[in-house]
Amino acid sequence: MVPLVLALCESAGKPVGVKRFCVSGILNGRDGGRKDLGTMSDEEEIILSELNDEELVLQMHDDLYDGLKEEIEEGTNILLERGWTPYDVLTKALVEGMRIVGIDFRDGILFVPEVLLAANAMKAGMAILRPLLVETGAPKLGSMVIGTVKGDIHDIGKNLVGMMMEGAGFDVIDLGINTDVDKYLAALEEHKPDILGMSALLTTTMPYMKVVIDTLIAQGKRDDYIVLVGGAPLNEEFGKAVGADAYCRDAAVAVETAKNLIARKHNQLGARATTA
Ligand code: B12
Repeated sequence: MVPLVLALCESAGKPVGVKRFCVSGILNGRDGGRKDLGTMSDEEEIILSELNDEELVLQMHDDLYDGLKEEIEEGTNILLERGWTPYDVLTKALVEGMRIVGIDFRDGILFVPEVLLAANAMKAGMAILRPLLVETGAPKLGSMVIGTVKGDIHDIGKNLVGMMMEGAGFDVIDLGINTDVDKYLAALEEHKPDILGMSALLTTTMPYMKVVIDTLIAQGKRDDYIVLVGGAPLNEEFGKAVGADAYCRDAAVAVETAKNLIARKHNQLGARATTA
């Protein structure tokens, strides 16, 4: 379906930021909650910069769904120029768009190639936002090693957590995807971070977090790090069961949790030093 849709749009020979409305027109009505700009005909051209904020965000959800990287870049820039905070662009336009993609992927309407295109488009938007989120001039709070666990190649959420943590003042060492226990341990040894972060998006890969934590315990190193875990299929109960310090449902919660746990650790160290 989507390749046909893309072909139709491409045949319109549009410059970036001007697209035919064929995509929504064709896909609308059988989706997992996708909205449409409604009043436009299938043949009407859309100039992104002429849409109001609400329409533009809806259009970006559509464009992300259709994997239109350049349109996502264009939309991201327009929202920023209109004074949107990078965080709002990220959550309201990009993350929400990916949530919709996730629903149709789950329901068998979208398949891996289309989701890959959507992920590429999302990453293009994130690349624009990254420097804005990262360079906040926040004082250094600590450091974090983060990676997606072995067997898992999902990295959008992990990247987002890394960006937000950097923006909050943490140094972030990103180990990438498909990270095995040896790689985690080597990075912990080398960088001696305050926090270890692990991401998993598959029910089949999330148990690997316990492998890493159990290895830390076996080596007597577990208490050297704050361990944060996250990813769509996880929950608080799972975080506790594998022995993490906290499960975080999103990047904003990750930042707050990291700040709290770092402060608590410093307080404990301070108290120990006073009583010694
Ligand atoms: C994009 C995507 C892909 C892309 C990934 C591209 C990429 N570069 O990441 C591609 C197409 C490659 C892909 C492949 C597959 N996918 Co996929 N994918 C998705 C999708 C649609 C979106 C994930 C995403 O990026 N979400 C957006 C981000 C922002 O959200 P997030 O990842 O949850 O991250 C946030 C929080 O979870 C948290 N967080 C995340 N990590 C961390 C880490 C720490 C330390 C902390 C504190 C917090 C935290 O903060 C993040 C930011 O707010 C999900 C659907 C879903 N509902 O999640 C399916 C999904 C995860 N995929 C799924 C499946 C089945 C697969 C495949 C097996 C499909 C296949 N047949 O090949 C393969 C697996 C390949 C592999 N070995 O890993 C299933 C998993 C089902 C399950 N229960 O296990 C899902 C749920 C879709 C579905 N069926 O419903 N996928």
